[in-house]
Amino acid sequence: MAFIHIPKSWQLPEKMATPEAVFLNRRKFIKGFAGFSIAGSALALAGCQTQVADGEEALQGIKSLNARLNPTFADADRTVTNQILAATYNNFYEFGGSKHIWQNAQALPTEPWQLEVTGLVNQPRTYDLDDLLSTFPLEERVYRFRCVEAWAMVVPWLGFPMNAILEAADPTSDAKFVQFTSYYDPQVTKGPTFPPSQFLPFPYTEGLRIEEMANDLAFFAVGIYGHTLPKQHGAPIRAVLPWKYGFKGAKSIVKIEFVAEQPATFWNTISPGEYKFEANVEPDVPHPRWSQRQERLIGPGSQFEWEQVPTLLYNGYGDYVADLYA
Ligand SMILES: Nc1nc2c(c(=O)[nH]1)N[C@H]1C(S)=C(S)[C@@H](COP(=O)(O)O)O[C@H]1N2
Ligand SMILES: [Mo]
Repeated sequence: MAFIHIPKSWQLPEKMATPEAVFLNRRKFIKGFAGFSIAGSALALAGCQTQVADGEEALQGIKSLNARLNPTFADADRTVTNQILAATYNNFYEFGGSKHIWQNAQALPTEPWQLEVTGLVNQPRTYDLDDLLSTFPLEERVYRFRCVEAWAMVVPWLGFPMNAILEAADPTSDAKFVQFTSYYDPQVTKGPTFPPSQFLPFPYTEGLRIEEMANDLAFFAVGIYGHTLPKQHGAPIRAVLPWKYGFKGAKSIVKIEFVAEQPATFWNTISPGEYKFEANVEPDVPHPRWSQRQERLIGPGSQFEWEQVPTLLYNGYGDYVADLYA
């Protein structure tokens, strides 16, 4: 089994929590995913086996990207997640309701791409991908990532601070919030089998207060692990907000709109009691259906085999963001 070689220290086998040999061992890998499927949907079983048969498949379409490593975020005090595992365990409801949507997501058309920056701004602009890459210098940041479902990972993103777009757009004094809208075309983004898409508030939207968008940590990612984003991670550009639950990080963004009122967002519209607009990582505030005190780090095997660690307030990024919520 050949692997794409990207010479980054955190991808070397000896730096991995689990030696590469373990997840590359096909039998072990399939066994793990089979366990998963029994816990979830038995129907997904056959698909799961083929999807993990060749890790390279999950990285199809990527191109290498150059970025300077931001020394402040050079490591996240945790071992970086194996990139094949991260690329085969995703949430992307446009392509299905399970974690195994990476094959469906290959249908996302990313070239050409247009990102519209609009709303209450003095400098509205529509960027194509080349414009974005040539306008905003890329940097690399290793961030912890915490999903509201209590799984977590650590990944090196490539991108630029959201503040760069904020400054370029020059919002008017009426702009208090920003709304991100993800790509949506019912012919392509077919959604989950259940509930069917027409009962869900697509397109996926997310939002922030302007001060949150201006925070140092708020990031637009155009890459991961030294290359462009695989489609299932939200190519070609997605939001990354490491102190908030993962659902705040809208994928495959087509529109950034500055607005006066708090915008509607996908999960908050579906279930406002479970998914708050603010959605900061707060271990002491349980989800109505589970505790948020612990999280499981994506690893090989079934989720029940993954290492559990305590969840930290603001996902450990309080030094950067606590002021926003004082
Ligand atoms: N457009 C869109 N963005 C999305 C989602 C989604 O379903 N659609 N899922 C969110 C959730 S719940 C999480 S945890 C992260 C998962 O990102 P990853 O698959 O790259 O790990 O994407 C977020 N962004
Ligand atoms: Mo999530």
